[in-house]
Amino acid sequence: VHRENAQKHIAVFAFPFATHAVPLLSLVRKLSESAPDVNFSFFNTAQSNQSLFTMGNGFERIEPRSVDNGLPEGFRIGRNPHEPVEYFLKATPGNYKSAVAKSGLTFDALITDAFYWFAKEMAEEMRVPWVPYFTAGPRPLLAHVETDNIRARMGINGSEDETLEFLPGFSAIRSGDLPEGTVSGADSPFATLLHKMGQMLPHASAVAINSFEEIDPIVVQALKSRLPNLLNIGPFILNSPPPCGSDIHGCLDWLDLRPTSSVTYISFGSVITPPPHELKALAESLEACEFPFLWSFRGNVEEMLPKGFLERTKEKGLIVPWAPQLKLLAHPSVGVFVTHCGWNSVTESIIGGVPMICRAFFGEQKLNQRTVEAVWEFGVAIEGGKFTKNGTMKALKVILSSDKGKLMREKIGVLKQLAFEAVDIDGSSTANFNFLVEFITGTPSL
Ligand code: U2F
Repeated sequence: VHRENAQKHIAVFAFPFATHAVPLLSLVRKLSESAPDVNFSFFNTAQSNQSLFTMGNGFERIEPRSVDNGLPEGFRIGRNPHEPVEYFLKATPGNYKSAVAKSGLTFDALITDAFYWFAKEMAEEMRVPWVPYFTAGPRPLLAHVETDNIRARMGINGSEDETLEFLPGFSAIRSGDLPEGTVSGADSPFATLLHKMGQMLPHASAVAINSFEEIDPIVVQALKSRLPNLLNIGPFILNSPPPCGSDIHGCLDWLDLRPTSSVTYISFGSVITPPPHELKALAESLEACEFPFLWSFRGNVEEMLPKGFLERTKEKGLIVPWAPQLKLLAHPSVGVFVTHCGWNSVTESIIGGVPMICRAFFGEQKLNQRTVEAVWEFGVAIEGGKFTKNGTMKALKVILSSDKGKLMREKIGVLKQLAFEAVDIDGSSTANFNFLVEFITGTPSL
């Protein structure tokens, strides 16, 4: 039934760390385009909003609103990237509740990062639907929804090698691959948050996820039977690419000069810098293998890489502080992606059809890594879980100069094709997105 939207206003709660708020804001922008009569309030920390709302346009009906970041007076960011997250979580959900009260607005729907299990109760009090958005893949989502079941069967802190035969699609997954907090580290504040999220999501009105149905059909099917209105609407970056893809360091021109599928691209996302001895090992392996490389490097290159490395590799390598990753992975010269397996990076590698060398660090990255290696079979986990010179050289050679590597490229090409089909006009993600628009705004999508 078509309802008038003249006064509609939707509240959005973003998680201000890592690559969470960017995909959520992309979704809101696309919703706003599809439902021009609806207003949105984007509740987030002032710092995160400041960086997001300067990226391009399309924000006319999206109002940024600040929530307290929970940091003590005079706090300075140190070496531990999780510290600000811990402070923030201490202030949550009070910070969102008071920001909503302060706005003086009434809302018609609540869209939140899926982490915010507490939004279920808030939505109930407001008598509006709650639509959580999960910014990672379907496998961690299933692991979180099934955490009680997994713990009942495997216990906490047990063997790391036991496989999860009892969970659909998980027979190649070992307990040590599960997201932190599922069966290990279960008493941290973050683990509690994820556990509660898994318990609360089946009570949401709909659950959106930045993935596509065809990527992992068995797992998606299992999720559909556990969650109401599971909406795979991704890869969202194909629907609504972020406007921050400029190439000020000339990466694409540099790639134009390299042979097809020859370049190693390296990036560890927005949070992680590998420890010094691993950076050194990785650099040494690049130098020894002599494949061209492009490295998006967080931190001081001169201090953190081996002495003389830059000079010795200047013909072969380009090191930049930030790269237009999506465009880069779609460039034909890139042959392999050395990645921490953040979900956005995995998705972008699939969109580019580039096999991966995986060095997972935290969260659900190990599960992504294991899926890439043992389920999809278009990448390898780094031997021993950490960069060593020999282990990295071995992985680079497998992908860049062996038949096995060619096969991986073919396999990822199949998923690439399915990703593009999903967001096509008659694709599954397009249909799910249209459903979402109608579900939360009452506006039939064009
Ligand atoms: C957290 O992930 P991260 O932010 O660490 O990593 P990704 O999900 O891979 O996202 C990184 C994004 O930053 C972009 C890149 C991705 O979209 O294209 N980028 C870039 O444009 N240029 C660069 O030079 C380097 C990166 C968390 F750690 C993960 O475990 C989760 O899977 C993820 C999503 O919830 O959030």
